Amino acid sequence: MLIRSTGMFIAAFMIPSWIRGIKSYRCRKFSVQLTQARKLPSRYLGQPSSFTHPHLLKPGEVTPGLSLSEYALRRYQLMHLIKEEVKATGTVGNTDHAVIFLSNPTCYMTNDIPYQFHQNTNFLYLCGFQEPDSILMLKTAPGKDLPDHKSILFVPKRDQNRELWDGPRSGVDGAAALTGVDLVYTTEDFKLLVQKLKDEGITIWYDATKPTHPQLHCDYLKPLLESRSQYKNKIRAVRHLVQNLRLFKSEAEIELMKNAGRITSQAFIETMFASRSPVNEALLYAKFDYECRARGADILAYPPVVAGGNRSNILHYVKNNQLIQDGEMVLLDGGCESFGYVSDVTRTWPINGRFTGPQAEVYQAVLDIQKSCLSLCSVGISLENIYTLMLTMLAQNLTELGICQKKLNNDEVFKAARKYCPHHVGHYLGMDVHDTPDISRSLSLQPGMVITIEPGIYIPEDDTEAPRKFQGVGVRIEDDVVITEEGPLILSADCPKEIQDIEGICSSRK
Ligand SMILES: *[C@@H]1O[C@H](CO)[C@@H](O)[C@H](O)[C@H]1NC(C)=O
Ligand SMILES: *[C@@H]1O[C@H](CO)[C@@H](O)[C@H](O)[C@H]1NC(C)=O
Ligand SMILES: [Mn+2]
Repeated sequence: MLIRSTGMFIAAFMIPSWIRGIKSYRCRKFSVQLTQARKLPSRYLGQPSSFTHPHLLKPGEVTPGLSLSEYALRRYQLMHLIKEEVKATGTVGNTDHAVIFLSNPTCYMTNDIPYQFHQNTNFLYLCGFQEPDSILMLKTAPGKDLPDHKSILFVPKRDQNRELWDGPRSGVDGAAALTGVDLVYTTEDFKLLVQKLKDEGITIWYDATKPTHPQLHCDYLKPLLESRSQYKNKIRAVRHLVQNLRLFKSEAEIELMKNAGRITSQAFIETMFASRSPVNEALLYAKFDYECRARGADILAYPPVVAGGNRSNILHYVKNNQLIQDGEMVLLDGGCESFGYVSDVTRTWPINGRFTGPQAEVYQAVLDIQKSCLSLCSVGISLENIYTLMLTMLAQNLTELGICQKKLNNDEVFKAARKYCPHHVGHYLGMDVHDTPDISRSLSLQPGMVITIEPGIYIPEDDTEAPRKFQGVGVRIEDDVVITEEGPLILSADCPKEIQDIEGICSSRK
């Protein structure tokens, strides 16, 4: 089956418009014109296509759920942001621009043994191409103004010998048909371009700090950057602009994140069913991983925390190799990646299915706070605001529980709240777990943003300031939330968290 010939089509979207430091939220209408889709080759490419994997992709999609026009629109929006930034900061001389993103390289576990390849998310966001050693360049058309541009991919060339080992590559024709970019060359061809770009003295938008592909950076980009003294102020950072785009999820992206949230919720329920005592943390880790991937997830989004008993007080505990004993709780912080989008969920439950009195007291306090924080997730508030309110509620509940003494003054009780919950209330979520990391948490939340809400209370076993009955108890509850005009949309809503629901699941376990 071949891709339907769609002719010229126009994708019109409402997108937020802003310049750096996002102050107000306005909408502006854009449309993107795509040239006729090319015919997909009738062979395996370096990634699923609607020809080889019709169960995953519809014709006209680059990656599952995301169309050629959506990718084209992202590139167009980026060039629009560049235009805004140029307008705001001024420019001299040549007014042509080239934006460059490198893919990730293949990483090796040991000699010749590759890890599963994972694409750089900014690169993936802008073109959907899933092979290593590739370059994306968005270049203004001579004589035309931003945001007009040509999108150009440089991809690994077909190589029978390498493909025997690593599997098929898309090649120039496959990449062109799949992604719908304007032009495709081989990665080596980029070398020929370096001198030309130098000679033209155009503005290069490229993130030279922490390059995603050190080898391509050294071979191709460094020579370009070193000419900086000759062409002053011609290299500019671009990462923050992509993050500004990625911050707002489209409808198609929300659908993909709903799917990741559903898979994860189901995997949690199955893992709760499988809990008993004593059990090795490794078994619950494997169970969670299995249940995610059995439901179509590509990979876990990060090494999960599976922490029994007092180990739940180690925030990034990932050893997951100890026995969980009767009477202890387990904290599982896990999420999956499905078609490029991730979930990030935490639940804490008693391994034998029954909360003890003190466990239930701490758990209920965290749950009350988490639900209050979730109800705050609406347009206009910021993650920083929610964090402050979380600390206020924590302070109150810690005092009620007798973990903080009543005589503490306001400053002291806030300090105690920070001690018992040393991390933030949440972060942005999307293609990465800690998505758009350079975006301030003081920013007002707007429709289309996705965040996590994850308060916790951690009382290490050796904290003798807390009442004895609470020592060793650590609880975190985390959900993923889309901000909408109608209020919070919880992506992990299917994952049980009420005490009676959790006890119900655990008592009906297989
Ligand atoms: C409990 O965990 C904390 C770290 O969160 C650690 O400092 C402490 O030594 C542990 N206590 C015991 C008795 O294992
Ligand atoms: C936490 O504090 C709030 C506000 O004071 C209160 O309504 C709630 O019952 C407390 N929860 C627990 C478990 O103490
Ligand atoms: Mn998180």
